[in-house]
Amino acid sequence: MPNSEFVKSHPCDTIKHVTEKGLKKKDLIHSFKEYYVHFLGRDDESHSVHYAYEALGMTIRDRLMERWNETHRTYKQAKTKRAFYLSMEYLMGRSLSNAMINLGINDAATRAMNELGIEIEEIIQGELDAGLGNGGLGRLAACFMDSCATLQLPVIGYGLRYEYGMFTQTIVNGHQQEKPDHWLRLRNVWELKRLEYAHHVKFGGYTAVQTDEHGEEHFVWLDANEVLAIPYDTPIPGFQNNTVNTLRLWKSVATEEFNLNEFNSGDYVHAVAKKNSAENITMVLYPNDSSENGKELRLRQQYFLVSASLQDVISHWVGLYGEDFSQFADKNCFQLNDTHPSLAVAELMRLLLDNHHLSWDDAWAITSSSMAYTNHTLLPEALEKWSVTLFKELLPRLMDIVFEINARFLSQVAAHWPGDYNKLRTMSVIEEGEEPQVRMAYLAIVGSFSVNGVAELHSQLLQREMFADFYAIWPEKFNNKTNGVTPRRWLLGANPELASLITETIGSDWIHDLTLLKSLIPYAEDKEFRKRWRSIKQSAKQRLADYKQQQHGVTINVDAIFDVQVKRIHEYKRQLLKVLHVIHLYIRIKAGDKDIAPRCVLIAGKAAPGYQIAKNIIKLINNVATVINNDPDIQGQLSLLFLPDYRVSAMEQICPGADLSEQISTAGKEASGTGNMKMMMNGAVTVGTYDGANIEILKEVGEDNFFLFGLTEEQVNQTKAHYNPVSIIENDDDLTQVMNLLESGHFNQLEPSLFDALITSLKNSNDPWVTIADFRSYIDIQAQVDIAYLDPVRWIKMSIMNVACSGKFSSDRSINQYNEDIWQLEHLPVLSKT
Ligand code: 26Q
Repeated sequence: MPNSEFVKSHPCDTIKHVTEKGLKKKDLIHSFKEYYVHFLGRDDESHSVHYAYEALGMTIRDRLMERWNETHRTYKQAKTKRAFYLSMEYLMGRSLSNAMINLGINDAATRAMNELGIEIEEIIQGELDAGLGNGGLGRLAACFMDSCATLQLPVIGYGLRYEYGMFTQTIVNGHQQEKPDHWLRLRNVWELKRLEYAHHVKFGGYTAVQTDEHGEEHFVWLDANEVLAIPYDTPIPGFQNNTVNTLRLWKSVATEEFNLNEFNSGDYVHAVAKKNSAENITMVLYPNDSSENGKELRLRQQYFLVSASLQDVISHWVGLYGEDFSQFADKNCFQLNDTHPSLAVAELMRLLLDNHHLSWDDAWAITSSSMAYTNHTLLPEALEKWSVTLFKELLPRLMDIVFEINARFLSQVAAHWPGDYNKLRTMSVIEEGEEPQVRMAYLAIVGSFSVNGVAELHSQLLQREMFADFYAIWPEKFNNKTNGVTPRRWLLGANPELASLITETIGSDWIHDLTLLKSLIPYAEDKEFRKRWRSIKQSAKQRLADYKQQQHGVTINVDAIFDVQVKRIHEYKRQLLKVLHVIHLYIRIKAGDKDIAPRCVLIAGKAAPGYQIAKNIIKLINNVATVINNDPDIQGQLSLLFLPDYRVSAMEQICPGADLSEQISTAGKEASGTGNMKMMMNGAVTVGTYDGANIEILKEVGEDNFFLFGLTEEQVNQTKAHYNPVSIIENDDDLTQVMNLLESGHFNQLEPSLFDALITSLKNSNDPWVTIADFRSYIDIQAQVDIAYLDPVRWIKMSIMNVACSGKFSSDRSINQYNEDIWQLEHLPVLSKT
């Protein structure tokens, strides 16, 4: 329930009958002018794109507001079950264009701006990305929020309002440089601060037992430092359906009590320092997409998110049902986006036990039937662990609870495998050793009724390998939910020309039922249709080329294959394999080979600032690019570009122009991938390994429309026993030439031994990514790509087939499956007041 000071004198009656803001051109012009002149204080002399953006943003936000309130009212009245997506990351990207599309006022707004002499595209492109995430996991959360609102499901997203999002990347002499992304330095027109829903979060101190007035004993958490969590709400509009859901992000602020006490105690400097440490919690997103082990601030962030969000849900519950929690698990479900918010298991227990005085068994029944955990990784090094010492110091009461959860769990293990003491050790939530650790994935599995992976293969591997013992005890918990992406942003928004052609051909229902794209299949045989398809793809390529030319001063041949690998830079994603292929093509072109299709290879992605190898890969790409792009012998036949500062809005510009989508991870390592889906939806053909969602893409589109290569996950494991990259290199002339050129220092003439470590890792028989093992098959399949591309009719058919078969990869399908199998929420239509 809201803090009382904010609701005491709410003038409800006076504001009951507000008239809705119109959606017509004239209404938008009127609001825009009001904001521009009266709110922002600008006049017709000012030609600032930024202020125009703010004025239009607020104009649009006003139109969301009424629908947002109506959605709240609808959910409140229905009193039905709700779900909460708990995620440390939301990669929302830009909001303005998406809001206009979902409100259905794109045309009206464009005409309104036109009439005012303003280029709306310039305003749209001027918006900063909300980059509160690293990559796939964060963007998935954003796509899911869009689908939940479009499917009219009562789902609230909870996250952190980082002051600094994902760093911006610049490239200096080929090296990545990171700059802080202070995205909030300008006004964020999309957020609403809701002081009335603030909560206190505790850190440190100690636990004790106290007896209450009825003689009952309870645990209390004493002498803790308290930090205030203030929510900022962002509206999430559904697609043309009146629903506006909420993304609630918490900001940390020093509490007033703590200010007064500390400041009055005389130690002013210490007090200021402490205030800072409270406010630091939500200062910055950790820019690492695998792990950042042991950082205390990260653990603080996780607990801050979890505690504030659960308190929020519980206070809402108490407001409706008082202290009766018997129906709580029937009405609330928490989806944990990886282990990052898995402290929720212990925190919900704490709140129910200590604040609401439930018995352990009742509290556990509620907790373990309201938590659901999604795993996003198979890399063992990415499994989160926290030292027991740190955990205890920061969250003493939670540590006690985790120990108790574990003790009870281990007795179940003992009953399942009597006498098998090794199982107790390997399955324990606490990893024993010199420095005992809390295994967060195990805590999440033990505390959840559902555990899912994000693609078929990934979910199978979780059951067969990573969590096999847990699967043996609880097979019913395990399930798969293949990822998806929202077609509103990734097709309708990013590629309006292609979207229009599709709508003109099959109607517009595909926007909320993407499987309808199947009816495009017959048009692959229609010559006129293919011609239009091709011309749309060509103009998307031209736009991308013009933009990059302007930015980097390189000339791009738009008749070349636009060969795209955009994703975080990581060894398992094998950007190095792509570089080996580029060097191979370079050698062949230099040798006068004429059978090669012209190619423009586009690579983009950020490396975690502490991941030296990944940074070195970026440097290698840039050095190879410099040599190739400046070689007059190969002009127009091959170019390599590293596009700096890859982010959501960059992908929106890239994916319409992609011909070839590179999904070349070592089989068994990429949990799903979602860039593969975005490019498929925009008519790119995939060259990929048998990994993650590639497998399902292949199944949908058929092997004639997909370039499959490389070892399977099983073969990768078998290969590892006798892997000998040096001998593979010796026995392959092309590979020998590539490695020789690389080792000769051709790409680092003024920087000796710069790439030694990369070369050594490729030749290491323990290379976990077995890059060299897949070289031959990759080169061969790329030769097939060339043949297909040089036959334009065949290529366009493949492109059409990819879009036509991309229906499965809508996040609407994913969310419907989450809902049917896990959340079981009612769809709640929001009625328009007009
Ligand atoms: C952990 C501890 C400390 C600091 C950071 C982290 C951290 C942060 C982000 C660990 C992992 C991530 C992100 C992981 C991620 O994005 N995984 C990707 O998730 C996608 C959505 O399911 C999949 O499609 C990708 O295959 C998977 O790599």
